[in-house]
Amino acid sequence: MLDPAAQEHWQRHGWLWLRAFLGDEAARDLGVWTDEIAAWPEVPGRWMRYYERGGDAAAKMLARIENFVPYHERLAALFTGPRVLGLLADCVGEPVVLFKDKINFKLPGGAGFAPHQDAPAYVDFGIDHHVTLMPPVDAFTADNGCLELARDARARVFLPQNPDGTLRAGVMDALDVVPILARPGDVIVFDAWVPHRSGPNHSSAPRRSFYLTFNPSSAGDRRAAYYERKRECFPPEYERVPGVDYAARGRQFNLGNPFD
Ligand SMILES: O=C(O)CCC(=O)C(=O)O
Repeated sequence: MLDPAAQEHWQRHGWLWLRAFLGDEAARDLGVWTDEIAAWPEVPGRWMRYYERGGDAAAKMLARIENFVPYHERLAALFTGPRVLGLLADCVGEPVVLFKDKINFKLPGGAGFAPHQDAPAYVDFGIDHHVTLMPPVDAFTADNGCLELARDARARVFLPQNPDGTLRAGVMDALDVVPILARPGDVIVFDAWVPHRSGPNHSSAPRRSFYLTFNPSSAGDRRAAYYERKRECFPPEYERVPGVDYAARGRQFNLGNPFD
């Protein structure tokens, strides 16, 4: 599925931006499905809704929903269908299986994400290789906090980290960082070791995006193990046990995120 230029870009940088890969119809569907999922209520034990505080209203604001694929048949068919799995298998060099899924909402006034690699958040699950497919729901702009990816930085090494797992000051600044001004219908694919960040949403409209993270099938299906542990360490607010310090317990699961 990848032409030689895309293959070379993937090999060198560990990420790709494929314009119009999904096309207009899927882009429209993603918008509709995002609205549907955003309207789902808080139900313990099912999808996981996370909030940030701040922004224009200084109030609780939807920031992320995770683990929705098992509850949305059409969305599951798109993201675990042959076109997406074929693309990711081409990148990884073998078939892949879904590890986790999330939507970041980044509503107006929503915070950015501190520079980080994703790999440290997944290491406890026995696999050091993950790729994320990121289809934007809204057009990414510099003003609304588009994703920013480093070039020439795909090595599987832990870059110097702060205690909270984000990259130490100066690490990202020393890299060649590209703002990805992707549009609905495009996809971005990136390896979990690639350093990335994004700014706050200064615009008056949401900057929503899906993130579907996969691992090589040969490494096994670790999705259930991941979500079981995440629910223990960093559950949504409405599943929390009073008195537990989830900021400390859930640190690994909240890496670089602006969530409570
Ligand atoms: O949505 C963004 O702007 C960046 C998200 C990100 O880096 C993450 O969720 O790990």
